[in-house]
Amino acid sequence: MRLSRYFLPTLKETPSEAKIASHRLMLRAGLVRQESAGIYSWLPLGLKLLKNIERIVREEQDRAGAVEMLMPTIQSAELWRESGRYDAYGKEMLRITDRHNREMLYGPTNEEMLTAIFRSFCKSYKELPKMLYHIQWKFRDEVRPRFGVMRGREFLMKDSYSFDVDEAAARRSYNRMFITYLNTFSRMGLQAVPMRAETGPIGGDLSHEFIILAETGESAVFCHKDLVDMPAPGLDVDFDGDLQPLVDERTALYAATEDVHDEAAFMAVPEDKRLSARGIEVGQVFYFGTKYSEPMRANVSHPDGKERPVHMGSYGVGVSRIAGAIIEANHDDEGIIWPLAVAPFKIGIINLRQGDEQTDAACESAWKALEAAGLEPLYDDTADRAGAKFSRMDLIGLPWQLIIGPRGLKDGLVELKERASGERQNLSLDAALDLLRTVCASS
Ligand code: P5A
Repeated sequence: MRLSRYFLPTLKETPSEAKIASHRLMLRAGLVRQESAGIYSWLPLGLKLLKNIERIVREEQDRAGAVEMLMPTIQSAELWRESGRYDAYGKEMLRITDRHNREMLYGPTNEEMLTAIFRSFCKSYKELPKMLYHIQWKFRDEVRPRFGVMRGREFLMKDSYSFDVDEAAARRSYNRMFITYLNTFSRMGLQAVPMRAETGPIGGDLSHEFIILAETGESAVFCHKDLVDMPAPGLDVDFDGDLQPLVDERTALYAATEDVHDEAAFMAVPEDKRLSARGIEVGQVFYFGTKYSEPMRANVSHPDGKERPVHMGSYGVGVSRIAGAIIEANHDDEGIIWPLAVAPFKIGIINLRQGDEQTDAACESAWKALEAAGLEPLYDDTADRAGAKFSRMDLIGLPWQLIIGPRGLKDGLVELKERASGERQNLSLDAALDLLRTVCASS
């Protein structure tokens, strides 16, 4: 992509409304624009990031055996009356009336809709288990939308729903999502700690939040320090095998959000292992048994011929919130530092003297070679000064910068800078391209 043709409205000034680094940087780097409180447009660079996050979430859901579908954003109030949540959900629900005076709502979550879909097609235990998911915009009329996309009113969520014959089977589905979430966040360069959590309006009595530790996080959390650097289970996990030991390993040690915090249990953790911190909730999993299936009559026949309500769980990932969480965990004074796996572009090419024949030719050939390798670099071919190009490239945080100018080319050299370490090396264009092809292909 040529920057001269792209749409990258970066800001020089720090927007005063942005209180935390990720919000400031998302606005400054031209990723999003606020349209109204808690509602954002995703500009081209932001959309690429969002798609990368979504792709990783989707790949890991598929790997764990969940099946993708798509439900609408607008739902009928009728469904929510059946479950009893229409009134209970309160002011956070955006209620709409259509031209026929029918009550509708912009979905804050989809338990009711998927229960209704399930009950109209599945009638027997033989069709279980089922795990379905979609990635769709949600709306919650939050009292205090803040921190940019971290607490939006409109936000993108991946939500999965499991249907099982009984509690034991439902626990296996819960474990699948529990393990797959750890792998999902780890692939994005995030260390997520699962913590016992309150179930709130979703319901049930078993729930874990997946927390990224960050000073600017909204929740106060308490956990055993060993959980913080525990490696993710890994992509070769056998999802058909027994996942309980892997889950037990991560739930045996104390970890809880403030809502369910038990000070006495926390004090039983050795003092040097006690961590009291703040965190960002990037996902949450719930087992709520028959809370929806019972009132909504989502029953299946059992081997004994009797019909019983199906056991359910739901599992959410805050896809758009993760964009903010990744920046919160990966930035410096100059700007964002994208982990390779989610970077909107992996490589930026900086032309230090646009209009210089030899420099232009070297940049064009680098650009074409990287395009041909499927690496899609962002080529800064604008007429801006070198200094402006450097700071813009640091601000938008692409992992690799290939810097090409007349002075280096005289000696047959270009410069390669790694954004994260700041390390620079001078090498021939061919050697630089080889190195980029190797390091970028591995993500
Ligand atoms: C689980 C999936 C649910 O809604 N129903 C379907 C369950 N869970 S949840 O915890 O309420 O939300 C799931 C994840 O969505 C993100 N999230 C938000 N992101 C941005 N702005 C918001 N206002 C917002 N609210 C929730 C969180 O990452 C949460 O874990």
